[in-house]
Amino acid sequence: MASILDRVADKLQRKERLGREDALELFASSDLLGLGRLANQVRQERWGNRAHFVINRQINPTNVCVLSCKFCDFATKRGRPNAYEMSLEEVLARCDSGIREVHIVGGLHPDWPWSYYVEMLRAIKARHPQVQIKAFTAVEIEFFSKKFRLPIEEVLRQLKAAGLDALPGGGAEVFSERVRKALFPFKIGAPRWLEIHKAAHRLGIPTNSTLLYGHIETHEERVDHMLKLRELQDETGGLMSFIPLAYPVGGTHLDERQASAIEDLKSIAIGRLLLDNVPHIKAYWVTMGEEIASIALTFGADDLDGTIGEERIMHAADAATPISQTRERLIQLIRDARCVPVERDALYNVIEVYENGHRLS
Ligand code: V47
Repeated sequence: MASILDRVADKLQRKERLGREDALELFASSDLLGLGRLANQVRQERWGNRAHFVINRQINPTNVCVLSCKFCDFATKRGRPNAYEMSLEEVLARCDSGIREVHIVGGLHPDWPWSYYVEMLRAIKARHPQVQIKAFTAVEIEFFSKKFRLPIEEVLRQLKAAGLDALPGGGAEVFSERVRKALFPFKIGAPRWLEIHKAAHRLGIPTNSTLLYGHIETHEERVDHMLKLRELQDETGGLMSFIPLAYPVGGTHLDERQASAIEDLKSIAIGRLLLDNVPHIKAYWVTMGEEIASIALTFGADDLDGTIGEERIMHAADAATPISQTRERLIQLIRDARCVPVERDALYNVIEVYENGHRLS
């Protein structure tokens, strides 16, 4: 009987889609390098050896949250010593004209009015018209819809009119009712997350997607999650990227140790092979670590995310990586993988190609 890698190689050659069993066998396979080679082949066909990054800034306007999810080290309650709430000026002070993307996600604040969120986007765009805004996960969009009694479409339409360019992929966690009940029972599940992303796509707002792995989920649940994303993408084509997020153990102790580098590379490679309709696979250096993220560029990933500026969610869970990165360091990590650095914006338009040490447009 041919090995799983031979069977997958055959399917790739015949342009046949991989199925659930293929992906499960790939997770079980010990041939990490063989898996990486297949995923890299698919990545090369699509992107050659280009690898993307963005000069961006993450802003988490508050960690005050009405939810208390078991896996989350970031959220807190008002009045606790670690609670913070940024004013509009504090948010604006974190944007500067050098960045191309601002990534805004935060806690579900119990009291902030709708006008604050709309004004935040409007003020950023007014002051920095060149900055694209990727803001608010599906969980926040659902919260706004319920709290401010607006249909999902209306929430998205008003945010878009204020300057929203894309939705980030967070809040998906793992599309499993078992995991949801155990870790985040009051957060939206798969059907609602998928519906909200579909609504965004219908309104011309592209989105990202994530998978939070390395806690209590099984390989079956990881694969089923990816297949639900593939189905969504078949229907709308609005997903720009897939980002497997390794769960930082932090203070929650859902697992004794963070997912291994082998699990990280397998999640990237299987993401690339299974999600044949999602253009970008992101190796998020914040959770994966810079060196593994650099290696992941030869295991199917074509994107490292960005400079970030100040990351609070994973660092609340004691992520060991730096809290920001320079353009030069990202270029170096990409070149270490023998790839060509391509600076992009939030929507993956090319800003600059850094070929052979020279800047080309
Ligand atoms: O949804 C990991 C995960 C996600 C924790 O779209 C944790 O480009 C709370 O989605 N406590 C947010 N959450 C980050 C995210 C993201 C990151 C980078 C790029 C993009 C993009 C999106 O972080 C949450 C959750 O799944 N998360 N650990 C934690 N300890």
